[in-house]
Amino acid sequence: MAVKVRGIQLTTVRQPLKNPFKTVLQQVEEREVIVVAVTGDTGLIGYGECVAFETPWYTEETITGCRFVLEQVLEPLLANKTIENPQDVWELFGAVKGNRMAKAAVEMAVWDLFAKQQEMPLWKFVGGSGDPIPAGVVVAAAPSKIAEQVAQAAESGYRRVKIKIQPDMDITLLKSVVAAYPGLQFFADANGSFQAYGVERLKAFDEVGFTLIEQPFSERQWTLHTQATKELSTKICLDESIACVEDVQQMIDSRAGDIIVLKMSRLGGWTETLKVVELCQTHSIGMWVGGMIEFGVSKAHNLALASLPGIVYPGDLSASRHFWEKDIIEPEIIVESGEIVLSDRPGIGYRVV
Ligand code: OSB
Ligand code: MG
Repeated sequence: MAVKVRGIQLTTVRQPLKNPFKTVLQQVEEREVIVVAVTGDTGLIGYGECVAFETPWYTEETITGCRFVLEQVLEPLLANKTIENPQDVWELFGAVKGNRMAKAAVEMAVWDLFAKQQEMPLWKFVGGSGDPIPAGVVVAAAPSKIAEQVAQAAESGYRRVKIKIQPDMDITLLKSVVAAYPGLQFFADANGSFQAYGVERLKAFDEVGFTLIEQPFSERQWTLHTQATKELSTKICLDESIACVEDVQQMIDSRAGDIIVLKMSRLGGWTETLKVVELCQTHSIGMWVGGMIEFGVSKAHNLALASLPGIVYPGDLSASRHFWEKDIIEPEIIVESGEIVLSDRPGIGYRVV
């Protein structure tokens, strides 16, 4: 069942975070995203969310650059087109280099629209199971606040906590936090901050008790990641290094990591992400779904992704109220007994308000 594109609408959403999100590279206090709405000839609307940041600290893209690319480059390519399969959007944008986060926002809206047209929840449309999704949260705070924020996460029922780490951190503090919650699973995310230190410094974190350490070195430092994968007993997980399916192949060939974190925005949308999922399954590479401090549209797509077979670790999948006073979707996403129940409604399963 083809979709004829009748309209494309871009809406900027800007909200302060409830608590500042502190990483080694950037402190995020306010978030701006662009919600992409694609209307089909049946009148149904699919939604995507462009989650590039204000400055290029996480990826090369920025929200201002994405707005330009969305308005001036991608919108004209999609306008009035008849799309036979959602996978065709990637080819439609084939002459546009890079700009994966901008492309992802449009592409995800088209996938939502196709699922809605077939009156199917997106998770079912992409081949997921309907089981509740284990929730996870990220602690991105000054060292003096880590223990308190982990306690809050445990209190709220989260089963997995990801702590942002950097080379100068107090290992004793991290060890005591992890040891205090035997029922919680802990991940660490370095956002490339060990790039000037090498593997020796990273080894000190091997004894903390993390399930995995995400992206210790910068995105092109394959050799250091290979060395870390070999020399640490904690599993190494790649985030920023993985922008496409070829990067996953590179990781496998060079044994530069054990696990990958999926982010549809970084990968350019569903089509590329599903290719990555398939490749990881073939090679028994563990996967989980990462967050981008995003609003409900993006979160809803992430939940559908997390329902796929092969997603074996809990993701950065938190409640709407974790970051926001009020999310842009209804009903809001809630975490109960450490899980998020998938919506049975068509497409992303939430109304955009
Ligand atoms: O490195 O995983 C990351 C947020 C923004 C940019 C990069 C990252 C993050 C997170 C996830 O750590 C935060 C979330 O739960 O949304
Ligand atoms: Mg990360």
